[in-house]
Order: sequence, then structure tokens, then C-alpha cells
Amino acid sequence: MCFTAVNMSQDTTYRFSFGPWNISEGADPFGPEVRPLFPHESKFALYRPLGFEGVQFHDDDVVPELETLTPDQILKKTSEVRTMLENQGLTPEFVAPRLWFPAQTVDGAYTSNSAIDRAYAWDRTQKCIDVARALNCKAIVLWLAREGSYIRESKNARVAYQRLLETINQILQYDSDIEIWIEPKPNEPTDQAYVPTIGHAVAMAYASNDPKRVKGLIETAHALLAGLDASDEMAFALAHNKLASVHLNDQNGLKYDQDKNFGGANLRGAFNQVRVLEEAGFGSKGEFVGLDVKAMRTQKGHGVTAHLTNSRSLFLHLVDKVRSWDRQAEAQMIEARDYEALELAILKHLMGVK
Ligand code: GLO
Ligand code: MG
Repeated sequence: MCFTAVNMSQDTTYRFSFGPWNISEGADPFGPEVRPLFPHESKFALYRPLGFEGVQFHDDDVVPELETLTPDQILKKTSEVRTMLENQGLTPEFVAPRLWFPAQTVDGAYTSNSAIDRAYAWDRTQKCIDVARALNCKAIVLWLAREGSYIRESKNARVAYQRLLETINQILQYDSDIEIWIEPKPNEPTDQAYVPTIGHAVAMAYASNDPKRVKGLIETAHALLAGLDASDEMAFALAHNKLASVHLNDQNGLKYDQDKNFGGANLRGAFNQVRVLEEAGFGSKGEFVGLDVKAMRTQKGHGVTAHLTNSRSLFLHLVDKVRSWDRQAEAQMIEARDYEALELAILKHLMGVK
């Protein structure tokens, strides 16, 4: 295990990404869409003008209804999307198998109690990797949505973790280049999810047959739902060289996964995430700053994107705040162990008052 040396600050020009699901029509579990349909294919033309160059995909965002298609049909559709991305100057950041929709994954995918359903999950994962490779995309994301339980007694958690590790090793063997980025989340849709934190994900990486190809994607809201500080979670992954991407957003307390605008609930928490990323040189190896934000249902429009551009610009304002933060004064306050002064200085810096 090696910890990377501290790499204080940088002049990274950040590149941003999001997934097409972040432009939505406002449906929630209690009500239907409230905005006119904005077709998937029209979303890609918005990326560059909005300041984004990375696209995050689910497998069926690339190839709709991929289950009903032959391998040749899947490849044909994928190559059309690849050409479209090239024409638009966009990079596919990752492809994630959407393993939470199909009937076969009601009780989980890789950790389902049903061998037939686990076989389905593996088949779908292979298809997802094939799509990623054909898109020239180097990573798949595992958001382990239904790998967990509604009641503890329904599954053997030890066996479930073994099954997850077997799947990770199978993926590594199936494709000798692909990286696996695990996106931890502690709950929702299940009551208790396996791999709830980045610590669990990093442990899985080290236990795998090729640790350097297994990394993590940290979402702010998911860390907060686990009762943890998102910037500390990011710092942990960065210390292990395992932060492949982020899903920046925000969360107001312990409730459903809100995907609020970055900094919308806790500006200081957002500042600290940016500070940790900046200090570690995140982005300098081509990593994207990903956003996983949901537009408010109240927002009017057709193809609503203000939540994306606002979160991106908030991030960039906070980069300025990190870069203009007086490090000498900080060092003196830390040296004097005057954390009262340090806290006030940070709050005033964020408010822009002297
Ligand atoms: C849900 C997740 C989800 C994933 C996406 C990519 O809570 O955050 O949005 O990020 O499906 O795997
Ligand atoms: Mg996410």
C-alpha cells in the first residue's frame, strides 16, 4: 500500500461531466413529469455550450433496449453514438450497467439469492463492458443499487460480499484494460446496502486480483447519507490513489437521496470538498469533475439545465476561494493551535468579508 505525497495546489483547468439522466422532466415517487419530454438524443448537443465535455452513461443510455438486440446490433448502435460524441467533441467518461430496473434484479443483481438472476446480472455486465470498449471508454461504474437487503435475514451478507468480489474479479478477467469504479451508497433503494462507504470500496479493490484497476466514485449525498463528511471520504480515497471520479451534489440531512445543487445545503462542506480535490491535484490526470444533480420539480422549462450550470459555476467560485485562501495565515493559526481564529477566518473568507 502506498500513500501519495502531498501535492499542494495546482493550476488544473477542471473538466466537467454529467449523465443524461440529470436533465429530467421532474417525476418523483409522488407525481408524474411536470415538464415536456426533452429527448435523450437532444441532450448531447447541450453539453459543450453548457461547459461540459464528459458524458456519463448507463449502458442503455448508449443502446436503448440493449437486451432485445443482437451483439451486432449493439455494436452498430454504439458506433453511431461514438461518432456522435466525436462530432460533438465529447468524451465518454464511464458506462454503468443499469442493474436496478430489470425484473431479474428485484432482489439484487450480483448478490441476488437466485442463481438465474445472478447469471442475468453477469450477462448484462458483459454487455455493458462491450459497449464501454466499443465507445473507447476506459471505465465502468458499479453503483450497487440493489445489492443489499430490506430485512437482514433475507441474505447472507458474508456470502454477498464474496459474490461481489467474485464479480469484480470476473470483470477484471473479462477485459484486461477496463477499470471498475465503485460508487458507494449506504441505502436507497435498499434499506441496508452492501459497500456503503468508500472504505468498503477500497477494501474490495485491495482484495481483488488487480487492485490498481479498481477505484471509487464518491457522491457527496451518498457520503452524507452514511453520516460521513464527503471531503474526508474523498481524502481517504485520494490518499490511496483511488479517487477516479466524483458525483458532486448536496444533501440536507438524513432523508431520501436529494441530489441538490452542489453547495446548496452546506457551502462550507462544498468548499472543503473543493479544497481537498485541489490540494491533491485531482483532475490533473484527466479525471472529470462529475455532477449528479437533480433539477427542482418546481422549475419551468424544456430541457432544464440551470442546476447543472449553477453547480458548475459554484464549483469554480469555490476553486477561486481555495486558491485565494491565505495559506500563510492558515499555517500560523494552526501552529498557534488557534482553531477559533481559523474557523472565523474561513467563514469570513467564504462570505467575502475582511
Ligand atoms: C443514485 C446514483 C446514480 C448513479 C448513476 C451512475 O443514487 O447516484 O445516479 O450515480 O446511476 O451509476
Ligand atoms: Mg451518483
